[in-house]
Amino acid sequence: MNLRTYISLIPFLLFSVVFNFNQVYAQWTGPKNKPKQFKEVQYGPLTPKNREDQAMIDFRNYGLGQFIHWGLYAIPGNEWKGVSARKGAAASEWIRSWGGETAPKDWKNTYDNLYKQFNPKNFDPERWAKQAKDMGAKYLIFTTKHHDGFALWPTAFSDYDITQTPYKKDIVKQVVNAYTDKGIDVFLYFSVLEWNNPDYMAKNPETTQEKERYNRFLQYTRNQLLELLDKYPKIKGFWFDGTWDDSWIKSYEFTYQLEKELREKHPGLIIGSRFRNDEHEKRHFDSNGNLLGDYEQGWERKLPQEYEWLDGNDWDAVMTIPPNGWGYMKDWEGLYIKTTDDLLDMMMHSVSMNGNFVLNFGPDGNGNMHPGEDKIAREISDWIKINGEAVHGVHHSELPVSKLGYYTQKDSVIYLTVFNRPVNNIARITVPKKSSTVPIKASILLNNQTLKINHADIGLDLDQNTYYDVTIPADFTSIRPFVIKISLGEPKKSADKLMDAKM
Ligand code: FHN
Repeated sequence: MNLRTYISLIPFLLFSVVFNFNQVYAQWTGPKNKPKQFKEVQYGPLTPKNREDQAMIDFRNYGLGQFIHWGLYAIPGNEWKGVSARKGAAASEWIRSWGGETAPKDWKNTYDNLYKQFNPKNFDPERWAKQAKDMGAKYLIFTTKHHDGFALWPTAFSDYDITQTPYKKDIVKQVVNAYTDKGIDVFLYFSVLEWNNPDYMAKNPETTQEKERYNRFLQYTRNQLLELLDKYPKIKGFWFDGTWDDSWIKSYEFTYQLEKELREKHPGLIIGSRFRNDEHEKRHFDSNGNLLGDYEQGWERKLPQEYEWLDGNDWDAVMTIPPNGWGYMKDWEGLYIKTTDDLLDMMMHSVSMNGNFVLNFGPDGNGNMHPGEDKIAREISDWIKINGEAVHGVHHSELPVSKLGYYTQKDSVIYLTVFNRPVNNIARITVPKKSSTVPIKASILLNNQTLKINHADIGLDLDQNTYYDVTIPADFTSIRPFVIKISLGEPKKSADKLMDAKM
């Protein structure tokens, strides 16, 4: 790689270092380390932890969601005239920032003129919505505008929008209507940062001229967000992104007032923790560790390892099917593509910890879903048709974690989604002795077969738990994870009280 290539990659490298330092280490790699000192915070949370209104109750019951990244970057699909952008751009939807020796000559200008050919002939939002419905997605996060600043809706505040394309029609409107008609709630993804907006700057504005520019940008952002609420009142929330630059972080008074205004204009609006920070530049959680926004919005391509890490906060995890790359990628050759089993595991991991799992799709420039993503959607829908009750409207179970898979619960029913089938076909359910209810009935969702339950009162010394063994029939086969549905009820007899060992 020659010197010119190294120099062109510096901005990308610098970005990732700063980005990583801020993001990775804060709160996403372990239990919350709450600040010891209380700090005066004026621009902290505007909503209570665990809102109890219907909108957030619905959010908690979603379980599974769909993310769609669609825009001009879908046209190149992470390559141009057969040359891959993999080595020159951070991700397919970042292809505008393609640099280095592989980048086509005058690429940014080429990219900024792609809107002149955006005319998706196979765009069919009803088909997308049906696929999502069948897959069991209860909410959609749809990209209205990504970092390239191109608006997929007719906006009064920019000339860089869908009306300037051969397609012309309002794409956001069609997607919101198609999904809402299918009973799938819609959240609008909105990137604050805009690479090619002359008024945008990543650094904090210092000079008068810079301050005038950035204030114009802040007003533009406010105007577009109010416009989106006016045009699409059926949406449930915003999924903000691109809020990590110093300019936005230093604008905490403006962002605080803007969040207030958006919530007043659209009561019940749901906004995640990625939108803004407090006056001490604390993002996602304020300087006293309180969640900013209605749910943790930092679980991107990663999952909490322990339930305790969430500190009882609502949250969602957004996940790509290829390793990274949210926008359409023509060529998956050489990449590890997550399998349906990988994704079912991540989904059950998430819902077992009171989180929603959001699977990303990146349609191509004509509006076709990637064939590989189509296949996964079909396989997940086949599984959800049988096991959906273990995913939707469920919550975390207080039962000790099972090595066999994940527990989810709804009222007095426990669902054990088995990913690791025991060789002896005995699914042992560990139950604290102090529990007032224990497993009394069990069946497999796949075939509604009733399963035998035996109270294995092993009697280990000083053991706070007792055990119920559910027998999986030896002739039961499943190529996918399967769900054991367990009804809880009064124990026939409690665990025997044995004499403690005299050590
Ligand atoms: O830079 C974006 C990226 O393109 C993508 O939109 C993801 C989706 O959550 N968010 C940002 C990276 O964190």
